[in-house]
Amino acid sequence: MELVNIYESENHETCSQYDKIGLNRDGDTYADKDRKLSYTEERARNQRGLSIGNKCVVLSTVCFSLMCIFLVAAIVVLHIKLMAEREVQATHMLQSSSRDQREKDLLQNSFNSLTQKKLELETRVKDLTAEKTQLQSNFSSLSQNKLELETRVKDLTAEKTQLQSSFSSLSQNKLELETRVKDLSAEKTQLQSSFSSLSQMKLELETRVKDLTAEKTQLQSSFSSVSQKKLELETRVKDLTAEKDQLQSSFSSVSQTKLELETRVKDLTAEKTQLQSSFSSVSQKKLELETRVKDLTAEKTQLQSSFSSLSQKKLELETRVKDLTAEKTQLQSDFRVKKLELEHRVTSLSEELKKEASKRDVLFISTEKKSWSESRQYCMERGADLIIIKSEEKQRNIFSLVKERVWIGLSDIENEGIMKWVDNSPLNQGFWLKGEPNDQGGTEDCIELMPSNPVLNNWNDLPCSEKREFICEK
Ligand SMILES: [Ca+2]
Ligand SMILES: [Ca+2]
Repeated sequence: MELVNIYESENHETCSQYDKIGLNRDGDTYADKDRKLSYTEERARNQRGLSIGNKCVVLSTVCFSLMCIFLVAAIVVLHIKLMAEREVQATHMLQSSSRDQREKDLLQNSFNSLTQKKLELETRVKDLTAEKTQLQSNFSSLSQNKLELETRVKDLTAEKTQLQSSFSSLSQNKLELETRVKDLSAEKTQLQSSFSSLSQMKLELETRVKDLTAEKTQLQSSFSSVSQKKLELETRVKDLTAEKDQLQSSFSSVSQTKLELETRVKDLTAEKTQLQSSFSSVSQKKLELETRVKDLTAEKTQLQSSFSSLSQKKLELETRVKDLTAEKTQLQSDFRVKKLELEHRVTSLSEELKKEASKRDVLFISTEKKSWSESRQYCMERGADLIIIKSEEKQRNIFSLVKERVWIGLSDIENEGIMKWVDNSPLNQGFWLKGEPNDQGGTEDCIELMPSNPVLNNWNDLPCSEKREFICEK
């Protein structure tokens, strides 16, 4: 404290000295000096302005003044320097003493606080001892708990491992499900589009169903009318079947009659032969009778000589001759009638035979095989042509006659697909094999009848160059 006072008194003195030389403690020395210089210069300038004649004197005075000023300034500067060093030393000393005092206070405070802290720590030690006891008991219970927890941790670890595997499998499942969801979404989109298209289709189908229902109603009415018609046709078919049976029986009876007639013709032919022989014998008899008449005439002549005696005999004989002549006439007329009858019969039989023969000549079934054109040429050379079949009856008759495949007079040689008979008439009704005519290979233009097939389905087109038997018709 004493040291501090000494420094303070010294400092006060120094400050008083500073005031004497016109400088303050804040270091305004240079400013005052400049001010003084400015003032001096101004004054010198004034002096120069006032007395230009005393220039040299003034100049020397000024120089002297300036030198003095510089000297004073140098002294002031040195003094200031010294004072500053002193001040720095004093400041240092002041600062160290104040630092010691502060440290002492601080130490006292620290001591007080440490004492306080020691008490607190003692209390704290007591508390901690109690706490330690409690912590030991806690530690034992915690050890127990730790063991339990370790067991629990193991279990949980195992459980965790299991859960991790479950999690990984579930993650896999999730990924699969996500993929599945994507697929299902795509499928759903597709199904929605399908659904919309199906809805559209359903509407169309409903419209179609309505149309079809209307059509069905119409068809049902048509069906009922057709059924009615079918019943009528069935009745008609039954009638026709009965008629056909009747015609077949008629045909068989006619065939029987024909056979009887043929037998009759044979008998009549035999009778005719017999009659011819009778006629020749009668002729012979006539000749004999004529001879006899001659003889009788000779006898008459002979008897005329013995007329008287034989007149009676002659009359008798004449009567006899007349009788014989009448008998002869009768025989001759009978003969003529018989002859006429026979001649008529022969004529009718001849005509019948001619008809039969002509019938046989109308159809000619060849035994050799030729191409269609050769077959036609063959028929035409005999005043005929290949057969034309324009009715079911004729088809049936021809079918019953042939045993081999035969050419008929039908072809599409001129215009492909347009069938024409050999008399240039068009085809109206054909008895084709199923699938024919097919113009296979584009070369089948001539028509054959194949008797190995059903009676009304046996025509086929095939190349005209093939060799077949054939039927000519006049
Ligand atoms: Ca053809
Ligand atoms: Ca064919």
